[in-house]
Amino acid sequence: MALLSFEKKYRVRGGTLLGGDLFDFWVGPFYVGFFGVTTAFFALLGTALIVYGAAIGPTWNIWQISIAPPDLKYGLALAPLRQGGLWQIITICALGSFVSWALREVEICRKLGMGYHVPFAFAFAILAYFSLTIVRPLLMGAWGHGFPYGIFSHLDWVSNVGYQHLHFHYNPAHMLAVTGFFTTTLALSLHGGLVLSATNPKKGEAVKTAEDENAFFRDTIGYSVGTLGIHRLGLFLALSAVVWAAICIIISGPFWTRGWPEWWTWWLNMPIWAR
Ligand code: UQ1
Repeated sequence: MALLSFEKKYRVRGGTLLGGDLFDFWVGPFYVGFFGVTTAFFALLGTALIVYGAAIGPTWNIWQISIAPPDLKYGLALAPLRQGGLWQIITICALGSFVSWALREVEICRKLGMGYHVPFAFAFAILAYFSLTIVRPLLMGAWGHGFPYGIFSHLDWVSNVGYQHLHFHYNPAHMLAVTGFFTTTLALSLHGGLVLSATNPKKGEAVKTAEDENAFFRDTIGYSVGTLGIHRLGLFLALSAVVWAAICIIISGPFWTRGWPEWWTWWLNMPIWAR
């Protein structure tokens, strides 16, 4: 890929967290850095182990390939490679590459003198994966509570854990997470729609301004959150949704073992209507 003329201006030395100038270079359009090397290392090793796990498994059917965590009997110990040990090493590789990727983003932010909002946001996605594969299994006392790495098998895991609690939609944190994800899509569709509508005037007319965007929402709902505000709101909504998703699964098992509908008995027992 050709180096774009303006890119030279942004290819500045420094801003590295580790490795100093040693890995401070680009390969084609990609910044490398110490964490680019560790990202590549963990991603390649993890992928190779997944392919190895598939090779010693019963199928090459892409939908059915699955790398399972250890049996519950292994508790929090290391398991033999073919009995979940692969899953354990692959999990370490996944976290190693995700965290490396986030730190590479931090180095790029530092080079460009930008805020850390992008790696900060990505950290919440890492947190969600960390909650499922590390925090909850630790609290439950066995790595076997992690989810299997397979397309259908991980869906089955979600379904099974859901049914263990009878009806997961009664989990109050799950309710907040779902509400957060839907509200995020509402906010992004409003924002995308608004920006495209303002930038596509009739032929021959000038593109509309932020004031027109404000006016649209003041006219429709009496309030505009503003052009900067919508991006703050969007980031907040998206990150909140992920946090509640992490909370909803971490409390299921470690802190609430019964069905989620039963959790609402405190509501049914409110003195106003209970007798
Ligand atoms: C909004 O008020 C606004 O400011 C002008 C935007 O910026 C372009 C938007 O994208 C959206 C969607 C809104 C409306 C949002 C709320 C919460 C009133």
